[in-house]
Formats: sequence, structure tokens, C-alpha cells
Amino acid sequence: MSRWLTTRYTIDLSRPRVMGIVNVTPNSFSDGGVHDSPAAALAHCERLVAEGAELLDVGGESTRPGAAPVPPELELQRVLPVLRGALTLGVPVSVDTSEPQVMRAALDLGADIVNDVRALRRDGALALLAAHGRAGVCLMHMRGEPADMAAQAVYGDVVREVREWLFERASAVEAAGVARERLVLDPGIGFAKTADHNLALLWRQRELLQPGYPLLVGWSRKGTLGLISGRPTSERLGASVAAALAAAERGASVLRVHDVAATVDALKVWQAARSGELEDAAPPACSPRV
Ligand code: HH2
Repeated sequence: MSRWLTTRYTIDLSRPRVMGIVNVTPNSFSDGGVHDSPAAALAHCERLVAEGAELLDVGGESTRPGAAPVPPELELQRVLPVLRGALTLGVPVSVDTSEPQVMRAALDLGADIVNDVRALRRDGALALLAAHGRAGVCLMHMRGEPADMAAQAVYGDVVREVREWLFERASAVEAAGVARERLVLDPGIGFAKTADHNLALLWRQRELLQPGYPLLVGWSRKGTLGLISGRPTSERLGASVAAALAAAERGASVLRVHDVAATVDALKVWQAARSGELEDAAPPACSPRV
């Protein structure tokens, strides 16, 4: 059985799980400034859990193309109060950061997962996670930095290159002491990739499963969906749900989404269509670790 070991919970990945996005930032590409007070962000966490989110991902720095870096002190100020509250809601909580100082403070509070778009490549990040030893980790593929990544979207075979990069990175992270069952990989939709690259990564997503790690994927409201649908970020619900289902169909284990209720409903129908029956009891998403 596929599972993801995290600080407090073992997450069952026998079916796709929904991770609700909580951006505590003024400038995130689709919801910047909407939840940027701790009280608003925590209310948003509660709403997402009520809608069926099985994990929460709390971030204090936008990584949209061109975004400027945020000093760690400000990132800490944004995410810590929200994490403190989110950790009481009964679901695994991830912190979306690349900054070791923020990782450390989040792990000290009890955060379950570190979701790092830079795959623990900042100085001190990998050693910190290896020494902690209990947290789950998401390693994402990106080239360059959000400020300049668009210029680095040049690949021969994007799917092969992303797969090999992720596999090599996961091997290095394991060699440094983070256990394999704590790792999940992510192709990084929209990070140093054109729309064609993103769509190749969806069409051939199963190839990304070959290294043997669960896959987390984030298509929610992203630019490629805007190109396909011709809609602005605020009107990409249908496109985002369709992309989440396409990713689930091709073996994704965790779907990182803004619109939790609609995604959860769609996955229930997808699941029923696959089995041909209503379920009495779905397996619980996670169990506390003993
Ligand atoms: N995408 C974003 C941020 N973090 N983490 C993972 N693992 N995978 C992703 O695809 C991913 C991510 C960008 O989306 P969002 O958080 O909505 O926007 P912003 O970075 O502008 O806050």
C-alpha cells in the first residue's frame, strides 16, 4: 500500500488526496491578499477542511513567475500564527517554504510536511530535514528562481529530464538521511515550463511514476489552464477541476488545489465511475502515527 509518512500522521495514498492551498501573501497569482491576515487565513483553513481537504499547505511567499523573494523574518511572521491554528484542525499540515529558518520554526511547532519548490537545495535545508527525521517532504522540480525561471524553460524531452532530475534529487535526499517513505515528488507545473511542457507532463504523467515515489501535482488556476480556457484566474474552476481529474487518472496521489469543495466532489464521482458502485466507507485519509 502506498503511504506517506509525516510527523504526526501516516497518509493513505491508495486514492488521490486533496491538499488545500492557504496562501498568506499579498501577491499570490490567484488569491494574493485574500487571506493575508492570520485570522482570515485560519478561517480559510477551517473552511477548506470543512469542504473536505485532507491536507493543508500553508505558504508565506509567492513563487509566481517574476515574484521577488521575501525575507525569512517576514515569511515567519506570516506563516507561524496560521500554522499554529492549522495544526489543531485534525489534518496533516504542510509548510510551503524553501527557507531553512522557516522550516525549523514550522517543524518546532509540529508541522507534518515541508513542501519545497526548491527541493531542499538551499543551504541547511536538507541537513535540517535529515536531522528532524520524522517530517514528510515534497520535492518539486524547478529551474532557476521565480524571478528568472521563464527564461530557463528550454528542454529536449521535458518529461524525461524532469523525471531524471527528480529521481536524482530524491536519491540525494535519501542518501543524506531522509527515509524514502517520507518523500513525494512534484513535476512543478508552471515552474520554468511553457504551456507545451506542462501539457507534456500531464499527457505522459505516468512516466513520472517510474522512479517509484508518489506524485503531488499542482495545476490549480495556473496559466496553462488560462491559455486553454481563455479565462482569468478567478474563472478557472472548471479548468482546474478537469486538470485535477486528468492528473488523478494518470496516477497522481496528492492534488494541490485552491477549490477544495469542487475537487472533492469531482473525485468522488471519478472514484464511483471507476468502481461502478457507491462506497459505504472510503478509507480514511490519514491515521495518527503511534
Ligand atoms: N505551485 C505553487 C506554489 N507551491 N508547491 C508544489 N509542491 N507544487 C506546485 O505546483 C506549487 C507549489 C504556485 O501556486 P500558488 O501557491 O497558488 O501561487 P503563489 O506561488 O503565487 O503563492
